[in-house]
Amino acid sequence: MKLNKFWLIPAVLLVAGGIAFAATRSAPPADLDYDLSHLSENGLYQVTLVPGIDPVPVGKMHAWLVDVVDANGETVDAEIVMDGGMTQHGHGLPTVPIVTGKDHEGRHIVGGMRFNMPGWWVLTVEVDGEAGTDTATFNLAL
Ligand SMILES: [Cu+2]
Repeated sequence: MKLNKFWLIPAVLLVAGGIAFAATRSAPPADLDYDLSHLSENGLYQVTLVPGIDPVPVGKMHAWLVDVVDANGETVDAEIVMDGGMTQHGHGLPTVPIVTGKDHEGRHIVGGMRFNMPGWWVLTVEVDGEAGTDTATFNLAL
């Protein structure tokens, strides 16, 4: 009977530690910028994202619109690659999004977007245009 008590202490510590660990993993940084319109890293392009479904769903395949303009606000002819992942979980999107065309406003249509779990996602848009290659980064809370 006395032995059981000794086993209880490490068991309780293990559970408490597990809960604390899960809490730090699931809580995103408090000061995240969730704006879906950002200047690319080197300031070459202004990139604006519009999710095809609002609010953005978890588990459902859908498309996003990506608007890319230059420093003067003019739409640029550019190739884009959109990607995403969860920094805190060390995994990417379960899909490989692809550009399927453009809408009537010249925005890139990116199909094959699917988020397989709720939480903090980081989206990147790599732009390859006349001004050069640059990347814009976005935060998304699902
Ligand atoms: Cu995850």
